Amino acid sequence: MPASVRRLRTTGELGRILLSWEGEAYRPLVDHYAVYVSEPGGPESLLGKTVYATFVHGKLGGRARTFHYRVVTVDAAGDRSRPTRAVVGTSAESVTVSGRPIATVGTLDHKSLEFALAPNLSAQFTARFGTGVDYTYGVDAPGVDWSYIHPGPSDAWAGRKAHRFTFRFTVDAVPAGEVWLAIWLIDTHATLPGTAVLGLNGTTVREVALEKGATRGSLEGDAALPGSPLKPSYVELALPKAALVAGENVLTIDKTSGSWHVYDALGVYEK
Ligand SMILES: [Ca+2]
Repeated sequence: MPASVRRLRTTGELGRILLSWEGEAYRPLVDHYAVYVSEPGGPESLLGKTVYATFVHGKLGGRARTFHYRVVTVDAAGDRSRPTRAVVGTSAESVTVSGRPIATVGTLDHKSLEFALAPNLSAQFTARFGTGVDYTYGVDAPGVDWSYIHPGPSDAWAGRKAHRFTFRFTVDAVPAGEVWLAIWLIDTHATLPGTAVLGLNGTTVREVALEKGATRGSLEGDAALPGSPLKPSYVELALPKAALVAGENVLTIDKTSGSWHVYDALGVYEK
C-alpha cells in the first residue's frame, strides 16, 4: 500500500481554495493523487486527480465557502493509500458579496456572454472599439458598449498598442465607507497575461499583474460549463478615497503590457 501524503494544507483565496501536500513520488512510483471533497456534513466525491503535489479548487464564486478535503495516493500498480485526515478550507469573501454596489457592468456568472462581440468576435474589435471602450454606467449597455475582450500591446490583431477601457459612474456624494473595485475575468492569455494600469480621475491607482489563464477566453465565453478549460481570475482592491469626487468619476483600465484578457464583470462597491 502506498504511503499517504503528509502536511495537506489549504489556502483560501478569492473564488478558490489552493491545496498542497508533501508526498514520496518514487517509493513506490506514484501514478497520481486523487483529491476528494465534501461540504460540511455532505457526501464526499472525487474532485480531481493530479500528478503534482498541488491542486486548485476553483470557480467557487464570490461567497466564502467551506469544504473538507482528503487525498489518496494511487501508485503505478493501482494500489491506493489510506486517505489523509480531512482538512478544512474556506475561500475568501468577495467585495461583490460583502459590499454595496455603486456601479457595475456585466454579471458575475463566470461568463463573458453579456458583452459586445462575445464570445469570439475579437477580429471586429478594431472596427468597433479601435479608440477603446468608453462606458457610462446607467446610460450604456453591456451588450453594445463594453467589449468582452481587452487586447494588449502583444496583440497584432488589435494593432499592437495599449488599449484603454473607461468606466464612468456618478455618485451624489463620496461614500462614507471604503470604495473597492472588483474586476472579474473569465480568462487571460496563458503566457502573456500582461499588466493593467488602473486610474481614477487621472490619478494612477495601481499597476496590476494579471494571472496566467488558458488562452481560450477569446474563443469561448462560458467558464461555468463542466470541464471548461477557462481559468477565471479576480482583481479586487480599494480605490483611494481622496481621488473620488461627488459627481462623475472616471475609472480607466490601460492594458500596458502583454496580451488580452476577457471580462466576466466589473464593479465599484462601497465596503
Ligand atoms: Ca459575466
